[in-house]
Amino acid sequence: MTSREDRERYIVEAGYNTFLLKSKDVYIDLLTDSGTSAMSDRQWAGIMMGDEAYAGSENFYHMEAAIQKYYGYKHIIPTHQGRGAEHLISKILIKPGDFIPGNMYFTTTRLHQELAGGTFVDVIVDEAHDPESTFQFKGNIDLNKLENLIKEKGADKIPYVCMATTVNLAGGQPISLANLRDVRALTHKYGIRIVHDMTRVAENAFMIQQFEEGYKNKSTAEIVREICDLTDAATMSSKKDALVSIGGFLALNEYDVYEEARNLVVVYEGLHTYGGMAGRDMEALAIGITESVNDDHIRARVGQVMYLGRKLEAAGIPIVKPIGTHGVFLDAKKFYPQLTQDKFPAQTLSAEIYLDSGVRSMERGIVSAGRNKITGDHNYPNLELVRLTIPRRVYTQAHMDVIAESIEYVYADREDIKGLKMTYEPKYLRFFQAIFEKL
Ligand code: P70
Repeated sequence: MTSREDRERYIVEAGYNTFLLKSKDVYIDLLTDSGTSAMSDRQWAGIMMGDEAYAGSENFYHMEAAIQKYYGYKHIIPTHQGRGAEHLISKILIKPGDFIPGNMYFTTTRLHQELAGGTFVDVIVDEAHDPESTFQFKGNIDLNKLENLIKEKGADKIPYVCMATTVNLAGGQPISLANLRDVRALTHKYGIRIVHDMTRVAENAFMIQQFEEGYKNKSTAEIVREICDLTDAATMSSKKDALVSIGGFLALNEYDVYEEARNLVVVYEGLHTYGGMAGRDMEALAIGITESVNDDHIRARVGQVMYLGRKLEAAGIPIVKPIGTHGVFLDAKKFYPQLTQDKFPAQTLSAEIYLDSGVRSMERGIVSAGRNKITGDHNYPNLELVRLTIPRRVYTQAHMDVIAESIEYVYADREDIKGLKMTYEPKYLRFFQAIFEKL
């Protein structure tokens, strides 16, 4: 624990950017659920069975078998983490001038699409951009937006639809299977692939089990498989759903694309049987995948997020509705109505929460949205959010109570807040390293 006085110093040294705080100065760390979950006794036992051969490690085959069994994809390329897989698939499938529709952008995903010469187009349903809308499947793709784009640009300019389970920047919102089946039918009609960002697929499957008609008697594992089977390829950041500290993969059903990816991975990541991962980490991942689709685990995990969300809702704090699966997202525009978006309300709020209690959160608003690649202006996203992300199997309900109490204090003190100005802005993914000063 730190004192308020300490934290005043630390946040100035970190340029009001929670990414730049030292972890030792953080009390409860809700920056991300990425690589921060606790590994189980079985996963740690697996770590001891690492086969660190350069080529053909036994652990690779265990990981490959787990992916094929639970997710059903045919060919697997390990990568150091999710963005390694995004890099490879973008390089292979996107030509300059192409368009990539998706259910809301994700920072690293869109950047790799742009670096390959493509343009991302948001085709998520309108409800996803409205924090007040209680529509249950805000991750859904708007079929009209998608079909209009295909008609306008031509199917040959659209190498794939990028479909995420769940949608991170919308607030951890799920897609329904009914919607995915419609997207599948439409993309089949035009001969377009679906590439699945399956980073939080088990959490999405759980929401389908709870809220989509016809799924309450299906297991999370069965629903996960049904989702994957409706898609052609996948990128995975195993650091989330799959309960490991590091790792990812690219999964493919088409042999030709696999062959190219297997060749490219040796340039950017490592040999095709380790792709930047240690043998022991591939073993922990094989076990983590099995645990991630366990119904009791996923109910407890999402249940804890719901517990925090309901508590904040009951206290009248403006949050994104419905409550998502990996965190609770605070609506910074409603929290600080006095701040225009260029005063960085969400960045300000995440700094204020840290100052109050040492709880670390993440900005997911105008700083994360970056600049328009043609005009150079800020992108002004409708959603200006602070994410309180819950690591899996780490914190107790008592921690959730402390977090809620702190947010209530910060809310009570909201009136005097003046916002921030950005004094240093890196070229790529600026939110990670940008520096701010108090206004
Ligand atoms: C987070 C992390 C990573 C992520 C993701 C989705 C839906 C791909 C990735 C990339 C880490 C992060 C990344 C960028 C900005 C802030 C935080 N999300 N797709 O905290 O995977 O990190 O393994 O390369 O959520 O949400 P990786």
